[in-house]
Amino acid sequence: MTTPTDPGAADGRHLRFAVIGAGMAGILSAIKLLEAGLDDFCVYEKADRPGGTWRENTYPGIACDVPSHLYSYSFELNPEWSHLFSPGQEILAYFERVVAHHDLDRFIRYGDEVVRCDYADGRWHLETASGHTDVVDVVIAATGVLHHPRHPDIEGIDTFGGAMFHSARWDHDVPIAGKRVGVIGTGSTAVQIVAAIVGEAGHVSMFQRTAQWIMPQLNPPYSDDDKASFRADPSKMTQMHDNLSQLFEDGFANAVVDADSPQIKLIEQACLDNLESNVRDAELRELLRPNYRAACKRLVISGDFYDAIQQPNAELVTSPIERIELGGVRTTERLHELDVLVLATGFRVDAFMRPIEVTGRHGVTLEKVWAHRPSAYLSISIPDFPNLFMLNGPNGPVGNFSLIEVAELQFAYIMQLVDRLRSNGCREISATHGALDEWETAREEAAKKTVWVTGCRSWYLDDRGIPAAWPWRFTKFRDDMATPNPDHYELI
Ligand code: N01
Repeated sequence: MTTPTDPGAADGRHLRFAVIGAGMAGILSAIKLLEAGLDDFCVYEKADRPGGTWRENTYPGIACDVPSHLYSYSFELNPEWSHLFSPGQEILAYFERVVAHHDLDRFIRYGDEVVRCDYADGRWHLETASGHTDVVDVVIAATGVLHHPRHPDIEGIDTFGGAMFHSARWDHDVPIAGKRVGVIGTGSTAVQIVAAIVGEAGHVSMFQRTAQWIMPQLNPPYSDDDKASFRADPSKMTQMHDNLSQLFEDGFANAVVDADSPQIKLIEQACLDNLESNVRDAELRELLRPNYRAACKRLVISGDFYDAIQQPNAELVTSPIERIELGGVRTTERLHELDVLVLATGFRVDAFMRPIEVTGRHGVTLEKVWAHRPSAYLSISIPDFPNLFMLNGPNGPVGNFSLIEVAELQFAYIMQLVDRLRSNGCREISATHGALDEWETAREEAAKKTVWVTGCRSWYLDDRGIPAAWPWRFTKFRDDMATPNPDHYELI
């Protein structure tokens, strides 16, 4: 296919785009479309602000466990990051600044949710919750992965008399100071919350169903001198971005896809040392010791959780939850009386752009195509859904790596497909059924080697226990994203 954004295509077919979502990937799409001279587009955002996951998740302690100089657009590096791993509010402010810098608000329709996308007469017909309609040539679905809160199915959950909310819907009107707070879950979110509130809450009960391996984390601040030097010489930021990218690629992304790799052994040892040397009480240490391999679940990274859970006002509750009552959470042991209950119970990760009703060629619906589970060729294109491309779609790279880098590579790939449409090389592009089937078969085979299938429950695993993630080394992802293979596409 063509090299990215063939300038000759600019004289070709005019295209209108719809981008769904103004989170990290939607903002990226808008910037890249403008860069390619494509300014006929609308970004649909259901909320009244940009920022996606960083707008929705405002819980105490929120931070990204990917270093900030890596979790940044490669073209919009930021000399002002306060820490190696900066807090969530700072990340949200960064995305808002990027939106302002590129003057993107004029393209974003806030507060209007896309509810339907129908492919008819060679174009996508969109409808929003307010009844607004649009007709576009290309849809970019930038709707995110960790988006729809998963509420636990626990008996009596609606009878709780205190304040209760999901971690992604934190109610800042509810006071925490001096209160008895329960946190259900032990994932990345729960660990951050417990560490952040233990100094303020009267008592914190963390309800653990499964213990987590915790990778230690240092989080030094950047000094004023560091920031001044980044400002004076931006190439230092590029260097840092690229070094961190390589470090994460070698140390995490490539490690988790090979359960026998030397790097995974290093991760396991680091987690084990962290547990052994930082949890003093032998009984608590055993309760916190997982019975599966490190990084089987998405690795939790924290420099302060073990300290927090050992505070006198913190309690690790490991007896199973029986039900939730007016006064609190009843485990098989006793009633844990609570004022506030936080559900840090994760997300429904198989929704992607659903509940939008999407209908492709010949009336085929996404709901039907994805009835068992979502899939897309290279996590980007779905057969019979022409000119619809996904960013961070099903089965793409998700584990302990910068999703920004993933989305940048995906978007550059998508732009090569778009160039085909612009240059009148074809009017419709979608992956073939054969390409998707072949890719899925190879993906499932490769997944057998990953650490994710070594015996744990996690949000990576689909309904069959197969990891819904990229099971190859990251270099393969880079290679696959370099140039689309026209044989894998139906070009009409
Ligand atoms: O969600 P999770 P999360 N009864 O799905 C428990 C990203 N992220 O929001 O392990 C009792 O990991 C469940 O128990 P179990 C990151 O990719 C990143 O924490 O299934 N417990 C588990 O402990 C992360 O992986 C950052 O036995 C119940 C927890 O709830 C992803 O988001 C920060 C239960 C859910 O853990 C999701 O993390 C935050 C029940 N009925 C998030 N149902 C950073 O960058 C569920 N659980 C740092």
